[in-house]
Amino acid sequence: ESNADPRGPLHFPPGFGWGAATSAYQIEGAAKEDGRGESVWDTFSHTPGRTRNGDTGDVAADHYHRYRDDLDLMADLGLRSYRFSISWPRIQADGAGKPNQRGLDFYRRLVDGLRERNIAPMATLFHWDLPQALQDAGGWESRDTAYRFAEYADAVFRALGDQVPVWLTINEPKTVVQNGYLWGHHAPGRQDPAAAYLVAHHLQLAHGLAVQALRATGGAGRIGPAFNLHPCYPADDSAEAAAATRLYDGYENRLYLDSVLKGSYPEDVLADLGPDSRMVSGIRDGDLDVIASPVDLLAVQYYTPYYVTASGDTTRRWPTSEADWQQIHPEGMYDILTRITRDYGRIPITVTENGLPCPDTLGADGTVDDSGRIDFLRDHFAAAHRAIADGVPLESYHVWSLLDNFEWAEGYDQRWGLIYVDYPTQRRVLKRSAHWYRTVIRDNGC
Ligand code: GBH
Repeated sequence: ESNADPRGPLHFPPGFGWGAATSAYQIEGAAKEDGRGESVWDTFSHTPGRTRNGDTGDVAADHYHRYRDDLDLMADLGLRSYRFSISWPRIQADGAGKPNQRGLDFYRRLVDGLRERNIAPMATLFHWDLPQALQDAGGWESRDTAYRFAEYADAVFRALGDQVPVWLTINEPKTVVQNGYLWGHHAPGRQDPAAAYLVAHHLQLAHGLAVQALRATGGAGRIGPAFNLHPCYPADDSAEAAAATRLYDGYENRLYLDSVLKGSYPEDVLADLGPDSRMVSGIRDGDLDVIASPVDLLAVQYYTPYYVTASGDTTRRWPTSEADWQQIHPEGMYDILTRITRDYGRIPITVTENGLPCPDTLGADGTVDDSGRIDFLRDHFAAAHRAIADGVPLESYHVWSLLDNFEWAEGYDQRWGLIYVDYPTQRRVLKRSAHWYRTVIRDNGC
């Protein structure tokens, strides 16, 4: 395959960390094996009407059983980094107490397999699969869950801390807040704005406590948060649109970034929530110091921008992908990366997710032609490359996703993988984009 591109070649810095990402509930399956407890996503996906076609993660891509084959596929692509998540209910079935050795052993085997193949492991501690027992005790609305998370994190650090160079705490706290508690599209399926922002605070607190737990173990690994960030642009040049865009940015980006990187929540968001809100009343002395515990890097996930109207709604401007919420705007990658460096200084950044779903089908000739994914990734790589050239310390880039997987409420209808999964047989087929990505990694550019 030729990488010749009319826009000219992109050369990335030596050693750039080309990678791919997944998460536990989306690929592992084996929902009842080796002492795994139930998570809120087991409950949610098994509740009629919650996911498309009633799909669940019971089997998913069966990665729990096929991880050796998947490791070989990663090596075949030449991945330098692999981002996965650890399933909390595999480690603590009920979210507390002595860790389950069989659960830890699975991740130990996975991490060993990565290292044998020269692929750097990047482990996310929480990608939304909260133990159901903790949800029954109040979930993220309860401050106690943040302390349970720190204990779980400590158990994982003690078991794997010597083998995992980069840890990410909580995947996309905002998605738990918005989809889990504002709109109800995700577990636990609530529509309760007052609870939602208290949940945001407890997720941020849990992040900070986990950072402190890693430091307390003396672990050499680096650690940071994983935020899905959205560049927000005003839909017209009125003062009203500018003000609405600013507040929108506060809820989408600064609420998370400022608390971790500046040690304060944005004043405009706090004022908008109000002093009597459950969130503001739930902030205790010292919490922001915990949340702002120094981190080593920032993980950025970019999918879509927001185009904000004077009334504070969003509207469409760019072409959408197969996911109706995603507008394709590669420039947004440049804008969000350069903005972080401008507003928060030169903290090292890793892109931990970027990708799109394509209507992929397995052709009669056994190939999957997802050329739209190649175009998308090429344009986003180019935007990231320009950000690096402009001084952003971006060290790695993980495509979402390695494999087709359980896309939450969308079930298995959307295919986000570089690698096609034929679910009835669990056969894996490298899509055209995977073959292309292999050459990008080999050439360190495209
Ligand atoms: C990421 O979320 C997740 O980390 C990953 O697990 C997921 O598979 C991937 O992206 C692709 O979606 O109710 O209209 O908001 C990205 C943020 C939040 C976008 C949930 C889709 C559901 C549609 N996602 N949202 S909507």
